[in-house]
Amino acid sequence: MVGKTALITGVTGQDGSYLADLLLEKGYQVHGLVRSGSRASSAWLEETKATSAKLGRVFQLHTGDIGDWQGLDRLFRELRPDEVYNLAAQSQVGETFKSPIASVEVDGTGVLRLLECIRLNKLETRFYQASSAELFGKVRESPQNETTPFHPCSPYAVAKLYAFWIVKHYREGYGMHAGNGILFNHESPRRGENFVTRKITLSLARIRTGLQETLRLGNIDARRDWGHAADFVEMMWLMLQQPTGDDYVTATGESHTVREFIEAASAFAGFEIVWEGKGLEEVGRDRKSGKVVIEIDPQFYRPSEAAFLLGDPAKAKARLGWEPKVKFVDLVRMMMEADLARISPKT
Ligand code: NAP
Ligand code: F7E
Repeated sequence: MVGKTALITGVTGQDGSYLADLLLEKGYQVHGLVRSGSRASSAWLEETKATSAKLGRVFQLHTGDIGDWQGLDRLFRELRPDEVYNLAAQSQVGETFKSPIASVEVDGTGVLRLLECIRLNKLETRFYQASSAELFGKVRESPQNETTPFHPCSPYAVAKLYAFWIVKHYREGYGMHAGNGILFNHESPRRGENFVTRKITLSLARIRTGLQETLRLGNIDARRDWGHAADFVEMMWLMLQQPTGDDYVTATGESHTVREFIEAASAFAGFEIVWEGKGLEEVGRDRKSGKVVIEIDPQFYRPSEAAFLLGDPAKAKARLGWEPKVKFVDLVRMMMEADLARISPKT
């Protein structure tokens, strides 16, 4: 029996790699959209290629861009995918303040291009949109659930808000099986190096081995609901297996500050951080060596910020039976150990 065909945009990213692995295990033929000159040679994609070869499954990469409607249209007509997972995005919130127009072309109208490929070609394709907890932004209530009002506070979040509503519109207006996963932060050893969790674990590993002096960060009192990417891609798949499309918060229901993440990761790296000073003058010093490990750097502050995100995944649990397996401390340990193993001692 030939498995279903899935197309993943953003397959070179963190979530794309975990989702490709999951779908291959489930027997899908997996196709991935890759920008020319992207991270397509990342180690985990090589692993996925090896897995697909071992399982005898199709895992095919197609060069394309979410900004190129004609190219996307050709690909949809060729593949006629059963399921599309749109994970492609400029996903670094801080970067979207610097290039807001380019970001909206991917994070906002890019989504419309994909939906139009389905609608105009009269396909029965089910569509998953990677939406974001950033939609809640300056939060109106905590925890945030599917009925919490949105208040986006970055170009990223405003573009994702457009995407959220256009997906909902195609579901309600055209009867399309389309849904938004309102994703809270999720991490892994495959997380991009500029996101705060990975920046922390990679830097601490480098400091531990003498390859870096200090770790410089922005707002360490921001609070996030951090889960593990492998749990979150399971939820993406579950959403497309339901009889109709819908929107779901995907979160752990637990939140921690960046400061707490630093303290936990530091402990796994063999540091014991004590905090001294206030504001931009604050430092984190290792009690044992007396060395300053953490410094505050204003360049990593954003013009505006979602200060406190905490998701309520009750709908996902009640309707889809989804529950995240990996707890905060295990996530931190997993990421710290992976980076310590990656960074070899200088001598
Ligand atoms: P990621 O690691 O940054 O991956 C983003 C992917 O999008 C990469 O494969 C990137 O390709 C691709 N991409 C960027 N611009 C593109 C374009 N113009 N055309 C085609 N592909 C393009 O992000 P992630 O953490 O896996 O997140 C996946 C999705 O979930 C994103 O939409 C993100 O906004 C959303 N999300 C993530 C989180 C989270 O905590 N991880 C939370 C909420 C929402 P290159 O290799 O070429 O750069
Ligand atoms: O920042 C603070 C920063 O860049 C987390 C994306 O996947 O999740 C992610 O967006 C917090 C923020 O992720 C640094 O100000 C302090 O408060 O890891 P992050 P994010 O902005 O929460 C959402 C849900 C998405 O949708 C996004 O795609 O950490 N922070 N110092 C810092 N952040 C970074 N990146 N670098 C710092 O030096």
